[in-house]
Amino acid sequence: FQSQSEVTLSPVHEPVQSSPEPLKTGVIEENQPYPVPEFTPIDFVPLNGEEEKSFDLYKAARTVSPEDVFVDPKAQPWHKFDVKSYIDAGRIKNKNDAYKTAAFNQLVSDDVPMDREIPDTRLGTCNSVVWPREGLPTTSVIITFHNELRSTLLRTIISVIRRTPSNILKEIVLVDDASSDPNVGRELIKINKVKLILNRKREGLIRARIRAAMIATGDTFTFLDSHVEVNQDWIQPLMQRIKENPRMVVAPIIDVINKDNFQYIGADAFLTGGVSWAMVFRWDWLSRHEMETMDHTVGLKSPTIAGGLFSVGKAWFHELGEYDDQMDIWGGENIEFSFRVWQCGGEMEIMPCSRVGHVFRDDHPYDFGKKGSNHVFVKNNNRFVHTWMDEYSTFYYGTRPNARSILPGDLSVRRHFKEKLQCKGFDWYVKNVYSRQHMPERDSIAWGHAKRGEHCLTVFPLKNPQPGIYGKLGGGNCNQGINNPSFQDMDKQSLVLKKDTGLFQQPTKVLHDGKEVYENKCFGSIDKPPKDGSKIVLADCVDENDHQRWVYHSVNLKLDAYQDLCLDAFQMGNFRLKKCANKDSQQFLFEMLNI
Ligand code: UD2
Ligand code: MN
Repeated sequence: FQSQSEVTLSPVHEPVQSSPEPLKTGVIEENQPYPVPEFTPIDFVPLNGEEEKSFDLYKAARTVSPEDVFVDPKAQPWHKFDVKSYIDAGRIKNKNDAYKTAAFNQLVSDDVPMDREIPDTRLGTCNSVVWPREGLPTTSVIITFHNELRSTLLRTIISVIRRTPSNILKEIVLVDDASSDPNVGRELIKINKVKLILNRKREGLIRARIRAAMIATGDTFTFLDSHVEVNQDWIQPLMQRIKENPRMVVAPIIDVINKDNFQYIGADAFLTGGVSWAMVFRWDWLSRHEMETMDHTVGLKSPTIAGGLFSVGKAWFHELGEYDDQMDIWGGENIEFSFRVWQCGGEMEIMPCSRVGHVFRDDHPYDFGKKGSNHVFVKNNNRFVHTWMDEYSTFYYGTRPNARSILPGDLSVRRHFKEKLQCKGFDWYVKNVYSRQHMPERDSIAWGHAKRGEHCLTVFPLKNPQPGIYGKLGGGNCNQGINNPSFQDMDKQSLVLKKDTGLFQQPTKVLHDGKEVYENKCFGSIDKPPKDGSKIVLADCVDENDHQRWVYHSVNLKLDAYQDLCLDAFQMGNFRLKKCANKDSQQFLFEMLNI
């Protein structure tokens, strides 16, 4: 019996427990190895060369050695966990290091209580509905982390235990993805229901989640990032929806935990998951009609999910082929999963009555390996673009021409699942699931946003409106994603340069017999003939169109018949034709080139 007088231990501390040691190899004695189920491979035929290698990787990613799984038979309820010692062991001494480990404010996070209350951010009738606690599927909460802060990780776990009915919460499976301090995860198995998988080498969040899925035993899996706090009744809407439809993948609304002061802020409820043609996740606004008629207790169909927080049935996740184990570190798996779910017979919804806060940050605080983060993102994206997007991949490469230089690697395992599940094509997805997406015109030379430095070509209203003229061309902030309510009507910045006619157009809202419709209007010089200094306006397209017919020469936009005049970012809200010269103000880059 050890004397405890030197340190203040919480009264619940087990007297015989020695302080945890850094992990070496093998099972730590006081922990019983967790029985890991046998791996059952999918039936591949035939195999050769690259395919064989892919299959080996597939198998390896799904094999969890019992020696890498830790549970503590003496685990206790969360409120008996010695929070103070756990947090104190990771405190920083130098204030300047506050953002070093996690790219969010550790000084603040370490002092925010682990069991704090957060505002109930649900809208509509969510908080008057009595959410049932019985008769719902159980869930394994899966959290992977690499060098997470002790405080954010523990707050995640405690919020899950406190706010999830215990009959629904089967277990919390942590995956320590080779963090530099193994005790951060290792000490948490002292809390009831917490299991730990240790990745002895860094796998990235995608393979880390696959590993967790191999040992998790709940009816459903609920994936969370390692820096979240779940809100009131968050799990029931998710479980209820999966119970109704076992092929439904559901996500909460992701509230915001401010990375500087850790304030919990309710997020906008009127967004669904989308994706740009560059394959970057974005939020799309609902239409005004959809907002006005929204019932928060009902799921909101979502073409994609952000990726970090969602629930999926165990059987469905495995049947779908989990994730692509040849994707590394971070990025793209959420879009890949979204396409796969929809194209292969599943559905995706955001449940607005389920809220989970997440600490969003500006940077990845961790390493991406020798080739760098961009290589990782592009390779991950290329893999699913080739698997799922069919001929629409040209739009992706039009947006990211350089992506062609990175090879996706062997895709046979992913194609195996695509065939086995008889998945639909991308054309079906675009037309039936993501009709909100802007369609590049195939007969175009250039399409989408056109950028000049940090700004995007934008149409501004005229001070003195004239018939047949809809606005003038200038530069504005590039509007994309969450802060852009104008996304719901056509984008004021989406442009098309037509291949055959040289017309440079934008879809524009006009009245036809009292009805609002979109028509393509044409950019052109206000002066006929155009001259040095002419303003550019969006006007009705005309037949005699020397002043409206453009060419795009490397980075310059010129009128075909007046090639000594170039579009020039003359003043911010006021672009003009100017004598061509080699200067920045005449250089424009389109979101997409159809090449
Ligand atoms: C978003 C998702 C994230 C994932 C990612 C795309 C949300 C809230 N988050 O990124 O879950 O879908 O987009 O891939 O939607 N991690 C590891 N190993 C690594 C790197 C990260 O386990 O090598 C962990 C990390 O500790 C965290 C999680 O993976 O818990 C997600 O990483 P993140 O928080 O850096 O990503 P985030 O939120 O920017
Ligand atoms: Mn995150």
